[in-house]
Amino acid sequence: MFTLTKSPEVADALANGRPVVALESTIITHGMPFPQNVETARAVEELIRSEGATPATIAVIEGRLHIGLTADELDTLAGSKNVAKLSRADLAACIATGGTGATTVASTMIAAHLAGIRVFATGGIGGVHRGAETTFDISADLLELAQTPVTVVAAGPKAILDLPKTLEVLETHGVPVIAVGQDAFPGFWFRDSGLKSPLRIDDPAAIARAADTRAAMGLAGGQLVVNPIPEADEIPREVMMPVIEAAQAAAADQGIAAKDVTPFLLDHIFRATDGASLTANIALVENNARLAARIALAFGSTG
Ligand code: PSU
Repeated sequence: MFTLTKSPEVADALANGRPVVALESTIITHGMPFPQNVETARAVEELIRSEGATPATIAVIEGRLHIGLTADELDTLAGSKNVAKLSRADLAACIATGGTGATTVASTMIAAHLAGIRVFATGGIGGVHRGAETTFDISADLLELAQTPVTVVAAGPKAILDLPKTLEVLETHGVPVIAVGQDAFPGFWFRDSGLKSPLRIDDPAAIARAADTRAAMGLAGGQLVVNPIPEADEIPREVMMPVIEAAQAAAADQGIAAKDVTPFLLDHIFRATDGASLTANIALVENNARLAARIALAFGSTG
C-alpha cells in the first residue's frame, strides 16, 4: 500500500539506533521564499549533524513518503512551484495518487512516528486563528499533538494566531506545553507573548524523560516544546503586532481562507518588514534544531 522511503543516511541511523531529528517541508515550500528556503533547510540539516544527530526531512515525492531527502530531492522540492501542502487529511490521498507535497507539522509528526523518530524541529506550529469563533479555523497541528507521540520543538505558535485560544485548545486536549529557559510563553518572533507557559523544563534530558514517562503511563500524544527565539534575533512585540494586524486585514480583504492563510500572512509580513521577519524565522528554526538534536541524543540514552 505504501512504504517509507528512507534516505541512506537516515536508514543507517535508524537501523543502528542513532539519534534522528525529523524536519518538515512545508516551511521550505510555503513558509520561506526561494532561495533562503533551501539555504535554511541545508543549514538546519548541517547543524543537526554537528550536534551528533541525523536530520530526516520529510516530504511526499511522486507518491513516496520520504524520510530524509537527498541533496537533489531537497533542491527540487525547494525550487518547485505548486507543491501541495499536506496535512493529516491529505497525506494518504497524495501518496495513493502519486502526488508530490510538503508535510506540515501534523503530517510530519505522523511520518516521523511511522519511522520511529521521536523528536521533530520546526519554526512555529499552527494553532487557533484569530476570528476562529466564526471561521472555525484551527490548525490540525493541535489535534495531532494530542494523538501522536512525537516531541515537537517550536518557537511557539506563530504570533499571527490567537495565542490564548491556542493554549486553551492544547490544554483541553491534554498536550504538555513546555517552555525552555523561561517561564513566559514565547510568540515566535519575540520571546515573551505576555502569557505564561503552562510548564517549564530547562534540561533536554528531562524533556526526553517526560515523553518516556507519558508513554509508560499509556498517555497518548506528544509534547510541544516552546523554545524562545535567541535574544539577539527577536523582533519586539510592539514592532510585530501592528504588522500582523495589517497582514490580517489584507487577508480578510482578499478573502484568503483555510490552508492559504498562514503562507499569505507570512509572505505579507516578510514584505512589510523588509525581510526582517525571515531573518528571525531562520534564526529560530536553527535554535530549535539544536535543542531538538539534544533531546534526540537524550532519548538515545534513555532507551
Ligand atoms: N514554521 C515556520 N513556518 C511555517 C510553518 C512552520 O517557521 O510555514 C508551517 C508548518 O508546516 C505548520 C504550518 O504546520 O505552517 C501551519 O499551517 P496552518 O496554520 O495552515 O495549519
